[in-house]
Amino acid sequence: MSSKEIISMISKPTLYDVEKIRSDFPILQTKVHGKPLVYLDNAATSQKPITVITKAQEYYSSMNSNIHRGVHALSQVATEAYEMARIKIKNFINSLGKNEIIFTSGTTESINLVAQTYCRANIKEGDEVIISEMEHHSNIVPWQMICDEKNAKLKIIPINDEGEIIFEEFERIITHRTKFISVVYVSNSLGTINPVKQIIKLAHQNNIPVLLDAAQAVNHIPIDVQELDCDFLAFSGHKIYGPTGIGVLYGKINLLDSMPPYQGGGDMISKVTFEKTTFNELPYKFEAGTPNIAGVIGLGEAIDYVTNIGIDNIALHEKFLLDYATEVIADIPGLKIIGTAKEKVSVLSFVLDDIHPHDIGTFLDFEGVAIRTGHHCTQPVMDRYGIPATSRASFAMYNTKDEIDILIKGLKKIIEVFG
Ligand code: 7TS
Repeated sequence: MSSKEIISMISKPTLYDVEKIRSDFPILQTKVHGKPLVYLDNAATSQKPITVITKAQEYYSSMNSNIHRGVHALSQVATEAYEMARIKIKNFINSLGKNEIIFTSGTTESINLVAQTYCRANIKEGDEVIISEMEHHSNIVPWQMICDEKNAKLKIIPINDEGEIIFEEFERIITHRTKFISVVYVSNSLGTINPVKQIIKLAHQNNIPVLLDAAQAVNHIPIDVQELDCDFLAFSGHKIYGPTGIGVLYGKINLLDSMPPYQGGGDMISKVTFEKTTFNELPYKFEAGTPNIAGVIGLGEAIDYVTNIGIDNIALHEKFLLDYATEVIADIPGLKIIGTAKEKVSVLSFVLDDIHPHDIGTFLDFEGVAIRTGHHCTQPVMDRYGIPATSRASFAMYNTKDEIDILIKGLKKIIEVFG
C-alpha cells in the first residue's frame, strides 16, 4: 500500500472509534500550559484507561489484604483476583501454563532475575553472552554485571544505518562458548521490530537459550511465546496501559524449575528451619515477599482492555499513525529520522538541524505536546549515530492524526524561532 493510500485511509474511520477510546482515558482531557494535552511519550509509559484506575482503587477499597496466607474472606478474594490476573497474562501471551508467569516489578527486574539466577548458575569463565547494539540499558547492564563477575565476555550484534540488526554478524559472533542471548524485540529509541524468530531459531540450533525484552513489543504486536519459542520474555505493565511497578517474566517451565531462587523471603519457601530451607513450587519460588497486589490486578484489567479492542486493531491504527507521521515529518527542512527500519512500530525518533532535542521538547511542551528527548536509556545507539540525543514521538492506540498535525505545526514554529 502506498503512503498516499494510507493517508487517504486514515482520514476515514479506522477499525475502531478513536474518540470512544480516548473517552476511556481521563488524563487525555488534561490541559498543559492552557493547551489540550497531546501525549506522544507512550514509549516511556502509556496512559491508563478508567477501568484500570478503578480496578486498582477497588482492590484498596474493597479487597485489601495479603494474598496466599489468609483463610479469611478478604484474603481469599484478593488471592483469587491476583491469580486470575496471572491466568489472563498466560492467555495473552499463550504460555503453556500459569506457572510460567512470574510477577516482577517490571522489565528491568525480570531481566536482572534471569541474569542473577539462570546465568549466575550456568555461565563460567570464558563463556559468552550476546546482546545487540540497540538494547535499552536494562538489557545491557545486568549482562555486564554477570559477565564481569564470571569473567565471561559480552558480545554485541551490530546494527546498520537503518537501525536493523545485521544478521550475518549475529551468525558470525555465535560460538560454542555462547551460553545466553538476550535481545530486544522492539527498540525503544528506533522503533525497529527485530527478526526474533530467526534469532531464536539460530540460537536453538546451537542450544542457546534466548530472552526477549518485550517492553516495547507487548503493547504493539500480538505475542505468542509458544510460536516464538523464546525461553524467557520480559515486559512491564505500565507500557501496556497498566500500572507502574509491575511486570512479568515468562520462562519455560523446565528452565524456571532448574533455576535457583532470586530473592529469599516469605511466600517463596516450602519449609524453613535454621538448618535448611526448601523452596516453594513455581511460580511462587520467584515471588518473595508481599507483591504489588493492586498492580497485578490492575495489569489484569489492562490486559482485558487491550484484548477487548484487539491488539491487531491497535497495531493497524498505530501503523496508520506512523506512516502518516513519517510522511508529513519528512517535509520539515533539516529533519532527519533516526531509525528507518523496514519493520517498525509507532516510534519516531528524529534530530532537527543542530537544535538540541531538549530545546525541542521544552518548546513543544508549551504547545501541550509531550514527547521524549534524550538518549532514551540507549546510549550505545546514540554513539552508533554520533549524536547525543534524539527527540522521540511515540504513538499509542488513542492518538490521532490531528495530534500529529499539532506536533508538526509545533516543529515548524520551532524552525521559525530558531531560524
Ligand atoms: N527495555 C526496553 C526496550 C524499554 O523500552 C524499557 C523502558 C525497559 C526495558 C525498562 O523498562 P522498565 O519498565 O523496567 O523501566 N523504556 C523507556 C523509554 O523508552 N523511556 O522511558 C523508559
